[in-house]
Amino acid sequence: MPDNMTFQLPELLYDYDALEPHIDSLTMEIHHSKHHAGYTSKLNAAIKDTEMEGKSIEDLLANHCDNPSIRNNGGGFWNHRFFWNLMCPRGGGSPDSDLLVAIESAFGSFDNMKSEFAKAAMTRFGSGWAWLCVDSEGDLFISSTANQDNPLMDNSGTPILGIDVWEHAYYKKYGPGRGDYINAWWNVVDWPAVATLFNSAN
Ligand code: MN3
Repeated sequence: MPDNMTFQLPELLYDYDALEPHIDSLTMEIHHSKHHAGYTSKLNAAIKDTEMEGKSIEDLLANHCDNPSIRNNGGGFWNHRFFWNLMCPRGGGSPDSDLLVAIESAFGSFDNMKSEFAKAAMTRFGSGWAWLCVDSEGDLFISSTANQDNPLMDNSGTPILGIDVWEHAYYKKYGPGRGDYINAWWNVVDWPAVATLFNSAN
């Protein structure tokens, strides 16, 4: 199997220091070059010379998560690639158009959505993720998952936004202050990218 059939650590669309001061450069570098790289190489090792080799990551997550190595490393591979692409320098603010209308319809207001999302992220005990998703009816909902699980594994919805609340995502800058990290993270959310996912999920 040639190398181009295995999963690759994606390049970031911005520099490691581009999300300062909200997410520090060293955290970004370690998170991408060590953690995400580790999930990627362990995923490739788990599928090598098996019938899973050559399958898409979505197929692996939907159908092979009874294998703990696929669940943890495939989830880690997908989740981080998703996370990087929904952050940007000079992000933040609020979405416009259809996504804002859908958020206001589902949660009452944009601020209410943010507080429900932050609550899901804060109350995820231990390591995991919080998500804003679209369900099969096209409606928005918020959920959270443990470890590197995600909503693709149980087909509960299509994620359009997610936050990593593992301590490795924030501890260097914020210590145990997960809430401070979540508050700061809103400043780097790439709402146009979230809106693109929302539009394609509908
Ligand atoms: Mn992480």
